[in-house]
Amino acid sequence: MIKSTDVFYSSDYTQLTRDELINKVQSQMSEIRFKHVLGVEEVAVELAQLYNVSIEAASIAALTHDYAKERNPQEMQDLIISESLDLDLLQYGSEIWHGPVGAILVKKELRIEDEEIVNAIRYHTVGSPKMGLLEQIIYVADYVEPSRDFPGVDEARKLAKSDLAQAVAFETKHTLQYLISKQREIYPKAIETYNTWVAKN
Ligand code: DGI
Ligand code: FE
Ligand code: FE
Repeated sequence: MIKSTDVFYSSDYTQLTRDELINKVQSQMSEIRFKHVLGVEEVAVELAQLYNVSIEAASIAALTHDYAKERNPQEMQDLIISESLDLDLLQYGSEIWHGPVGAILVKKELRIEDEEIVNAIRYHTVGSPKMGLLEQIIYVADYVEPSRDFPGVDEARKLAKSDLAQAVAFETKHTLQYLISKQREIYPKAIETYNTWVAKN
């Protein structure tokens, strides 16, 4: 098994080396969030090997998934409008903005254009009815990386390794249950994710 720290970047997805990308990502966030990002990369690179996905793409998507998380909400709001993203985003909490906004900023500022990587960033918070393996890996790795600690995380970690789609379903169900318990607004896309990955018909 190749470790995240040993992943070598060809020029397929970025001209940056892993160290250069790490420095750019680190400059965008607090130390604690950066540690989270490295944890997501560690898990994503492991899952990529289990599910036969490019480990390089998994590393890049993981390192960049929260690139926009600490941008100021006003800048994110302006980008949602100027980039013609879903304007409904503005009616929900700013916590769900950093995925779609991150997808735009990673393209613009880091010149990472691969659609699977960009979509993995875009959908990592609320998921999507259609998620390929890389998108599923980032969605799940974000939830189970080593510094996450909540009831159920160990079951989610087990599922991630045994059945990725079931791990997506577990996470989706539990995130929705959590949001409902807190009477938070649910972004409709999160419900679409639930209907596709969790609900039985
Ligand atoms: O960025 P991270 O903290 O690593 O993780 P994330 O991108 O999965 O963001 C998680 C946060 O997003 C968590 O506090 C719950 C929130 N969230 C996810 N879906 C929805 C949501 N918040 C609202 N209001 N509505 C949603 O549908
Ligand atoms: Fe996030
Ligand atoms: Fe994250």
